[in-house]
Amino acid sequence: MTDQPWIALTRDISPALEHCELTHLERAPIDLARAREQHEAYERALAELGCDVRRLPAGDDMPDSVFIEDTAIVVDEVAVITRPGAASRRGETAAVADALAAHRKLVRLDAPARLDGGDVMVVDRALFVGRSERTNMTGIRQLRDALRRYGYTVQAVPVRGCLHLKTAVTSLGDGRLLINRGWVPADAFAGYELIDVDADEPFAANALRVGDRIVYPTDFPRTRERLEAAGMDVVTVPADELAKAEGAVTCCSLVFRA
Ligand code: CIR
Repeated sequence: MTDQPWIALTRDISPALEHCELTHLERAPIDLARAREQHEAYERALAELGCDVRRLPAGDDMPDSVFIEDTAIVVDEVAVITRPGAASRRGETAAVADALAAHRKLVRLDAPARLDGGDVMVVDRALFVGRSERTNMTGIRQLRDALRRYGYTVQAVPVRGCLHLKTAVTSLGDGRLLINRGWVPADAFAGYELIDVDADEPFAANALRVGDRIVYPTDFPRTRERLEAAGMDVVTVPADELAKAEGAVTCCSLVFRA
């Protein structure tokens, strides 16, 4: 038994990271050693916040495996294993499913469903799911069918101009969302308090809440000021190297109650 309240599954950075999928960014050289240092700093931050961090190995043939969030949706009752939208990423789910089987009953999405975990924002029992280049309506319906029996609602939200829903909006807890309204319609989130990213920091909407703290990239100081002004306890991590692979802080872990 662990006395840590959360498990954080992470995954090694593949030596093939430079061949990662890219949708909205130009390919830029990635310094693998620097990416690994930053990833370790991220894991240390999660451990300091009370997570039992468990890192899965990466395959040489899985350039994007570090972005483990895309492979599963984990709620208290069940883990839904996704069918990632990029064909190159479908091999990533097997090892994650094996690891999650020790903690949750598993449900799997089936073809022709396509769904990336980066498109799924869980706010208590409400799930918002981006209809994006990676996630289709079949995927959203299958997720809804898998979770309805546990009392979760699943609402589709259109995403334009960025990779995933959570590139555009993430939950800060206590009914607050951090949002870039340029990429997602704000009226999908009626009833929530919206905090806008700074206009000069379009990629700043991806924040990871763990307990009552926010894990957040060092790269967005203006938006960070807004979070702190709203009373949030922000823990910064360096994340610019994996950002070149179109990843952010939520993408690199699956955090769930032990
Ligand atoms: C991809 O395009 O699939 C990866 N290069 C980046 C995935 C980032 N994942 C996420 O935001 N959840």
